[in-house]
Amino acid sequence: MATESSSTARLSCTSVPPARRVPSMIDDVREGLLSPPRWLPPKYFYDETGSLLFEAICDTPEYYPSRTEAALLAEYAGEIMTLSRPRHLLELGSGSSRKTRLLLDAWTAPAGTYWPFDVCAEMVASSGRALIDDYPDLVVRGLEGDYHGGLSCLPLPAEGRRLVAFLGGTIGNFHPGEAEAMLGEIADLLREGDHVLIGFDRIKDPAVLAAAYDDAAGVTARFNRNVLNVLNCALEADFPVEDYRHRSVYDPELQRVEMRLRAGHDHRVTFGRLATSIDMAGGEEILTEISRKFTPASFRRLLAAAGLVETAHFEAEGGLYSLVLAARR
Ligand code: SAH
Ligand code: AVI
Repeated sequence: MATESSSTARLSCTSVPPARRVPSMIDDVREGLLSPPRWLPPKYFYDETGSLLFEAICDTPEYYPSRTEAALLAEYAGEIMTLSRPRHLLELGSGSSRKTRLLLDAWTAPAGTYWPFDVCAEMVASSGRALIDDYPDLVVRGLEGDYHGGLSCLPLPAEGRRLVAFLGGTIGNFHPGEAEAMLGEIADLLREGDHVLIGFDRIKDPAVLAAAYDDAAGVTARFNRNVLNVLNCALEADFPVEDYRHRSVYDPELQRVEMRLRAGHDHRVTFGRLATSIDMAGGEEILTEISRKFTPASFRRLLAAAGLVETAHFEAEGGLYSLVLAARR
Protein backbone atom coordinates (compact mmCIF):
# COMPACT_ATOMS: atom_id res chain seq x y z
CA MET A 1 0.00 0.00 0.00
CA ALA A 2 1.22 3.53 -0.79
CA THR A 3 2.19 5.47 2.36
CA GLU A 4 1.58 9.19 2.56
CA SER A 5 4.49 11.04 4.15
CA SER A 6 3.20 14.62 4.02
CA SER A 7 0.17 16.45 2.75
CA THR A 8 -1.74 19.69 2.46
CA ALA A 9 -4.97 20.09 0.53
CA ARG A 10 -3.13 20.72 -2.75
CA LEU A 11 0.14 18.89 -2.09
CA SER A 12 0.94 15.40 -0.93
CA CYS A 13 4.02 13.18 -1.14
CA THR A 14 3.46 9.46 -1.15
CA SER A 15 5.86 6.57 -1.19
CA VAL A 16 4.98 4.10 -3.95
CA PRO A 17 5.47 0.41 -3.20
CA PRO A 18 7.08 -1.63 -5.97
CA ALA A 19 4.75 -3.96 -7.86
CA ARG A 20 7.55 -6.52 -8.06
CA ARG A 21 10.78 -7.04 -6.20
CA VAL A 22 13.46 -4.45 -7.02
CA PRO A 23 17.09 -5.41 -6.36
CA SER A 24 18.51 -3.56 -3.36
CA MET A 25 21.73 -1.56 -3.59
CA ILE A 26 23.50 -4.52 -2.02
CA ASP A 27 22.08 -6.86 -4.71
CA ASP A 28 23.16 -4.44 -7.45
CA VAL A 29 26.66 -4.07 -6.05
CA ARG A 30 27.01 -7.84 -5.72
CA GLU A 31 25.86 -8.32 -9.31
CA GLY A 32 27.60 -5.39 -10.99
CA LEU A 33 30.62 -4.35 -8.99
CA LEU A 34 32.25 -7.30 -7.29
CA SER A 35 33.74 -8.74 -10.49
CA PRO A 36 34.70 -7.29 -13.89
CA PRO A 37 33.23 -6.00 -16.15
CA ARG A 38 32.10 -3.62 -13.41
CA TRP A 39 28.93 -1.55 -13.73
CA LEU A 40 26.33 0.25 -11.63
CA PRO A 41 22.70 1.17 -12.34
CA PRO A 42 22.35 4.93 -12.94
CA LYS A 43 19.59 5.43 -10.37
CA TYR A 44 22.25 5.66 -7.62
CA PHE A 45 23.44 8.98 -9.03
CA TYR A 46 20.34 10.67 -7.70
CA ASP A 47 20.74 11.30 -4.01
CA GLU A 48 20.02 14.93 -3.14
CA THR A 49 23.56 16.03 -4.10
CA GLY A 50 23.47 14.10 -7.37
CA SER A 51 20.07 15.53 -8.27
CA LEU A 52 21.39 19.06 -7.73
CA LEU A 53 24.49 18.21 -9.79
CA PHE A 54 22.22 17.00 -12.60
CA GLU A 55 20.44 20.36 -12.48
CA ALA A 56 23.85 22.05 -12.72
CA ILE A 57 24.76 19.87 -15.74
CA CYS A 58 21.62 21.18 -17.46
CA ASP A 59 23.01 24.72 -17.06
CA THR A 60 26.39 23.95 -18.63
CA PRO A 61 26.87 25.35 -22.15
CA GLU A 62 27.84 21.91 -23.50
CA TYR A 63 24.78 19.96 -22.30
CA TYR A 64 22.37 20.76 -25.14
CA PRO A 65 19.61 18.13 -24.44
CA SER A 66 17.94 19.96 -21.58
CA ARG A 67 17.80 23.42 -23.11
CA THR A 68 16.86 21.97 -26.52
CA GLU A 69 13.97 20.07 -24.98
CA ALA A 70 12.96 23.22 -23.06
CA ALA A 71 12.93 25.18 -26.33
CA LEU A 72 10.74 22.51 -27.96
CA LEU A 73 8.35 22.60 -25.01
CA ALA A 74 8.26 26.42 -25.09
CA GLU A 75 7.25 26.24 -28.75
CA TYR A 76 4.90 23.25 -28.74
CA ALA A 77 3.46 22.90 -25.21
CA GLY A 78 0.19 24.51 -26.35
CA GLU A 79 -0.17 22.02 -29.21
CA ILE A 80 0.80 19.09 -26.97
CA MET A 81 -1.80 20.04 -24.36
CA THR A 82 -4.45 20.66 -27.01
CA LEU A 83 -3.80 17.27 -28.61
CA SER A 84 -3.72 15.36 -25.31
CA ARG A 85 -6.25 17.36 -23.19
CA PRO A 86 -5.21 15.68 -19.90
CA ARG A 87 -6.90 15.82 -16.52
CA HIS A 88 -3.87 14.08 -14.97
CA LEU A 89 -0.23 14.71 -15.84
CA LEU A 90 2.04 11.91 -14.58
CA GLU A 91 5.77 12.55 -14.97
CA LEU A 92 8.30 9.73 -14.61
CA GLY A 93 11.74 10.78 -13.37
CA SER A 94 10.41 14.30 -12.79
CA GLY A 95 13.49 15.67 -10.96
CA SER A 96 13.09 19.42 -10.39
CA SER A 97 10.06 19.58 -12.78
CA ARG A 98 11.75 22.67 -14.22
CA LYS A 99 10.77 22.02 -17.85
CA THR A 100 7.37 20.65 -16.86
CA ARG A 101 6.40 24.20 -15.97
CA LEU A 102 6.19 24.87 -19.70
CA LEU A 103 3.48 22.19 -19.95
CA LEU A 104 1.75 23.51 -16.82
CA ASP A 105 1.76 27.05 -18.29
CA ALA A 106 -0.07 25.70 -21.34
CA TRP A 107 -2.53 23.61 -19.32
CA THR A 108 -5.90 25.28 -19.51
CA ALA A 109 -7.98 22.45 -17.97
CA PRO A 110 -9.44 23.56 -14.63
CA ALA A 111 -7.88 22.01 -11.53
CA GLY A 112 -5.63 19.45 -13.20
CA THR A 113 -3.52 17.15 -11.07
CA TYR A 114 0.23 16.79 -11.55
CA TRP A 115 1.81 13.51 -10.40
CA PRO A 116 5.64 13.84 -10.27
CA PHE A 117 7.25 10.42 -9.72
CA ASP A 118 10.93 10.22 -8.81
CA VAL A 119 13.38 8.11 -6.84
CA CYS A 120 14.73 11.26 -5.13
CA ALA A 121 12.22 12.09 -2.34
CA GLU A 122 13.83 15.48 -1.64
CA MET A 123 13.30 16.57 -5.26
CA VAL A 124 9.66 15.45 -5.28
CA ALA A 125 9.01 17.37 -2.04
CA SER A 126 10.86 20.57 -2.93
CA SER A 127 9.56 20.81 -6.50
CA GLY A 128 6.01 20.08 -5.28
CA ARG A 129 6.17 22.90 -2.71
CA ALA A 130 7.46 25.36 -5.31
CA LEU A 131 4.78 24.33 -7.82
CA ILE A 132 1.79 24.83 -5.51
CA ASP A 133 3.14 28.30 -4.64
CA ASP A 134 3.47 29.23 -8.30
CA TYR A 135 0.33 27.53 -9.69
CA PRO A 136 -2.64 28.42 -7.45
CA ASP A 137 -5.08 25.99 -9.13
CA LEU A 138 -2.72 23.04 -9.40
CA VAL A 139 -2.98 19.92 -7.24
CA VAL A 140 0.34 18.08 -6.84
CA ARG A 141 0.37 14.44 -5.80
CA GLY A 142 4.08 13.66 -5.44
CA LEU A 143 5.12 10.02 -5.77
CA GLU A 144 8.43 8.77 -4.45
CA GLY A 145 9.71 5.42 -5.65
CA ASP A 146 11.65 3.38 -8.17
CA TYR A 147 10.04 3.02 -11.58
CA HIS A 148 11.88 -0.26 -12.08
CA GLY A 149 9.39 -1.69 -9.57
CA GLY A 150 6.66 -1.21 -12.17
CA LEU A 151 3.89 1.32 -12.65
CA SER A 152 0.88 -0.78 -11.72
CA CYS A 153 0.82 0.39 -8.05
CA LEU A 154 0.60 4.12 -8.83
CA PRO A 155 -2.45 5.58 -7.06
CA LEU A 156 -3.86 7.24 -10.20
CA PRO A 157 -7.65 7.60 -10.27
CA ALA A 158 -9.47 5.58 -12.91
CA GLU A 159 -11.34 8.66 -14.16
CA GLY A 160 -9.84 11.43 -16.28
CA ARG A 161 -7.67 11.57 -19.37
CA ARG A 162 -3.95 11.00 -18.74
CA LEU A 163 -0.76 12.42 -20.16
CA VAL A 164 2.40 10.58 -19.09
CA ALA A 165 5.61 12.60 -19.53
CA PHE A 166 9.02 10.96 -19.72
CA LEU A 167 11.39 13.81 -20.47
CA GLY A 168 15.07 14.64 -20.59
CA GLY A 169 16.10 11.72 -22.78
CA THR A 170 15.96 9.43 -19.73
CA ILE A 171 14.64 6.58 -21.91
CA GLY A 172 18.19 6.53 -23.34
CA ASN A 173 19.53 5.44 -19.95
CA PHE A 174 17.73 2.08 -20.37
CA HIS A 175 19.24 -0.91 -22.15
CA PRO A 176 17.16 -1.93 -25.21
CA GLY A 177 15.11 -4.68 -23.52
CA GLU A 178 14.55 -2.51 -20.42
CA ALA A 179 13.43 0.44 -22.57
CA GLU A 180 10.90 -1.71 -24.38
CA ALA A 181 9.63 -3.11 -21.07
CA MET A 182 9.37 0.37 -19.54
CA LEU A 183 7.47 1.75 -22.54
CA GLY A 184 5.25 -1.34 -22.41
CA GLU A 185 4.40 -0.52 -18.78
CA ILE A 186 3.64 3.06 -19.78
CA ALA A 187 1.41 1.69 -22.58
CA ASP A 188 -0.46 -0.32 -19.94
CA LEU A 189 -1.26 2.93 -18.09
CA LEU A 190 -2.84 4.44 -21.19
CA ARG A 191 -6.50 4.07 -22.13
CA GLU A 192 -8.41 5.34 -25.14
CA GLY A 193 -7.55 9.04 -25.59
CA ASP A 194 -4.51 9.01 -23.24
CA HIS A 195 -1.01 9.97 -24.42
CA VAL A 196 2.65 9.70 -23.49
CA LEU A 197 5.15 12.47 -24.23
CA ILE A 198 8.74 11.25 -24.54
CA GLY A 199 11.94 13.22 -25.09
CA PHE A 200 14.78 11.39 -26.80
CA ASP A 201 18.25 12.42 -27.86
CA ARG A 202 19.36 12.00 -31.45
CA ILE A 203 22.48 10.51 -33.02
CA LYS A 204 24.84 13.31 -33.96
CA ASP A 205 28.46 14.43 -34.34
CA PRO A 206 30.43 12.46 -31.69
CA ALA A 207 32.36 15.65 -30.81
CA VAL A 208 29.12 17.33 -29.71
CA LEU A 209 28.26 14.28 -27.61
CA ALA A 210 31.75 14.10 -26.12
CA ALA A 211 31.54 17.73 -24.95
CA ALA A 212 27.98 17.32 -23.60
CA TYR A 213 29.11 14.45 -21.36
CA ASP A 214 32.44 15.98 -20.31
CA ASP A 215 31.85 19.69 -19.76
CA ALA A 216 34.81 22.03 -19.29
CA ALA A 217 33.75 23.09 -15.78
CA GLY A 218 33.82 19.45 -14.62
CA VAL A 219 30.19 19.33 -13.40
CA THR A 220 29.51 16.00 -15.17
CA ALA A 221 32.72 14.61 -13.65
CA ARG A 222 31.46 15.56 -10.16
CA PHE A 223 28.04 14.05 -10.92
CA ASN A 224 29.67 10.81 -12.07
CA ARG A 225 32.05 10.54 -9.10
CA ASN A 226 29.21 11.33 -6.68
CA VAL A 227 27.88 7.79 -7.17
CA LEU A 228 30.94 6.54 -5.28
CA ASN A 229 30.08 8.90 -2.38
CA VAL A 230 26.59 7.38 -2.39
CA LEU A 231 28.08 3.86 -2.09
CA ASN A 232 30.60 4.99 0.56
CA CYS A 233 27.75 6.38 2.63
CA ALA A 234 25.13 3.65 2.18
CA LEU A 235 27.43 0.62 2.24
CA GLU A 236 30.23 1.88 4.51
CA ALA A 237 32.62 1.61 1.57
CA ASP A 238 35.90 3.46 1.17
CA PHE A 239 36.27 4.37 -2.51
CA PRO A 240 38.94 7.07 -2.84
CA VAL A 241 36.46 9.17 -4.80
CA GLU A 242 38.81 11.91 -5.95
CA ASP A 243 41.25 9.33 -7.36
CA TYR A 244 38.72 8.23 -9.98
CA ARG A 245 38.71 9.96 -13.35
CA HIS A 246 35.48 10.69 -15.21
CA ARG A 247 35.39 9.36 -18.77
CA SER A 248 32.74 9.63 -21.46
CA VAL A 249 33.01 7.51 -24.60
CA TYR A 250 30.68 7.36 -27.61
CA ASP A 251 30.18 3.90 -29.07
CA PRO A 252 28.96 4.45 -32.66
CA GLU A 253 27.93 0.82 -33.09
CA LEU A 254 25.75 0.71 -29.99
CA GLN A 255 24.78 4.35 -30.60
CA ARG A 256 25.33 5.28 -26.99
CA VAL A 257 27.48 7.43 -24.77
CA GLU A 258 29.03 5.49 -21.92
CA MET A 259 30.01 7.19 -18.71
CA ARG A 260 32.75 5.45 -16.84
CA LEU A 261 34.91 5.98 -13.77
CA ARG A 262 38.56 5.02 -14.12
CA ALA A 263 40.65 4.10 -11.07
CA GLY A 264 43.82 6.18 -10.87
CA HIS A 265 45.90 3.50 -9.10
CA ASP A 266 45.74 -0.02 -7.66
CA HIS A 267 43.72 -0.10 -4.45
CA ARG A 268 41.41 -2.24 -2.34
CA VAL A 269 37.83 -1.08 -1.67
CA THR A 270 36.13 -2.48 1.41
CA PHE A 271 32.35 -2.61 1.73
CA GLY A 272 31.67 -2.63 5.49
CA ARG A 273 27.99 -3.53 5.03
CA LEU A 274 28.80 -6.46 2.73
CA ALA A 275 31.79 -7.70 4.72
CA THR A 276 33.70 -7.96 1.45
CA SER A 277 36.23 -6.06 -0.61
CA ILE A 278 37.35 -5.71 -4.23
CA ASP A 279 40.76 -5.04 -5.69
CA MET A 280 40.65 -2.31 -8.29
CA ALA A 281 43.61 -2.12 -10.66
CA GLY A 282 44.87 1.27 -11.77
CA GLY A 283 43.15 2.04 -15.11
CA GLU A 284 40.25 -0.31 -14.41
CA GLU A 285 36.84 1.16 -15.18
CA ILE A 286 33.29 1.05 -13.82
CA LEU A 287 30.47 1.63 -16.34
CA THR A 288 28.12 4.00 -14.50
CA GLU A 289 25.63 4.98 -17.24
CA ILE A 290 24.67 4.43 -20.83
CA SER A 291 22.88 7.19 -22.72
CA ARG A 292 21.44 5.87 -25.95
CA LYS A 293 20.87 8.05 -28.98
CA PHE A 294 18.17 7.41 -31.59
CA THR A 295 17.00 8.25 -35.07
CA PRO A 296 13.29 9.01 -35.59
CA ALA A 297 12.99 5.58 -37.25
CA SER A 298 14.80 3.63 -34.52
CA PHE A 299 12.63 5.34 -31.90
CA ARG A 300 9.44 4.52 -33.82
CA ARG A 301 10.53 0.87 -33.87
CA LEU A 302 11.04 0.96 -30.10
CA LEU A 303 7.58 2.49 -29.65
CA ALA A 304 6.02 -0.15 -31.91
CA ALA A 305 7.70 -2.97 -29.99
CA ALA A 306 6.11 -1.57 -26.82
CA GLY A 307 2.63 -1.33 -28.36
CA LEU A 308 2.76 2.44 -28.89
CA VAL A 309 2.37 4.59 -31.97
CA GLU A 310 3.69 8.10 -32.59
CA THR A 311 0.90 10.66 -33.01
CA ALA A 312 3.05 13.82 -33.25
CA HIS A 313 6.77 14.47 -33.57
CA PHE A 314 8.43 17.76 -32.61
CA GLU A 315 12.02 18.03 -33.70
CA ALA A 316 14.71 20.59 -32.90
CA GLU A 317 16.59 22.32 -35.68
CA GLY A 318 19.26 20.12 -37.25
CA GLY A 319 17.69 17.00 -35.70
CA LEU A 320 19.43 17.68 -32.39
CA TYR A 321 16.65 16.29 -30.18
CA SER A 322 13.06 15.04 -30.47
CA LEU A 323 9.86 15.06 -28.47
CA VAL A 324 7.18 12.57 -29.48
CA LEU A 325 3.60 12.29 -28.46
CA ALA A 326 2.42 8.68 -28.65
CA ALA A 327 -0.67 6.65 -27.88
CA ARG A 328 -1.53 2.98 -27.51
CA ARG A 329 -1.59 1.24 -30.83
N1 SAH B 1 13.00 14.75 -16.17
C1 SAH B 1 14.00 15.66 -15.63
C2 SAH B 1 15.10 14.91 -14.85
C3 SAH B 1 15.92 13.96 -15.70
S1 SAH B 1 17.26 13.26 -14.75
C4 SAH B 1 14.60 16.45 -16.76
O1 SAH B 1 14.28 16.19 -17.91
O2 SAH B 1 15.40 17.35 -16.48
C5 SAH B 1 16.61 11.63 -14.46
C6 SAH B 1 15.58 11.66 -13.33
O3 SAH B 1 15.08 10.34 -13.17
C7 SAH B 1 16.17 12.09 -11.99
O4 SAH B 1 15.33 13.04 -11.40
C8 SAH B 1 16.24 10.80 -11.19
O5 SAH B 1 16.12 10.99 -9.80
C9 SAH B 1 15.10 10.01 -11.79
N2 SAH B 1 15.31 8.56 -11.70
C10 SAH B 1 16.42 7.87 -12.06
N3 SAH B 1 16.23 6.55 -11.87
C11 SAH B 1 14.98 6.42 -11.37
C12 SAH B 1 14.21 5.30 -10.97
N4 SAH B 1 14.71 4.06 -11.03
N5 SAH B 1 12.95 5.51 -10.51
C13 SAH B 1 12.43 6.77 -10.45
N6 SAH B 1 13.13 7.87 -10.81
C14 SAH B 1 14.38 7.70 -11.27
C1 AVI C 1 19.05 11.78 -17.17
N1 AVI C 1 19.76 11.42 -18.40
C2 AVI C 1 18.90 11.53 -19.56
C3 AVI C 1 21.02 12.14 -18.59
C4 AVI C 1 21.66 11.74 -19.93
O1 AVI C 1 21.98 12.63 -20.70
O2 AVI C 1 21.79 10.54 -20.20
C5 AVI C 1 21.98 11.90 -17.44
C6 AVI C 1 23.31 12.54 -17.66
N2 AVI C 1 24.46 11.92 -17.57
C7 AVI C 1 25.43 12.77 -17.83
N3 AVI C 1 24.92 13.94 -18.10
C8 AVI C 1 23.58 13.82 -17.99
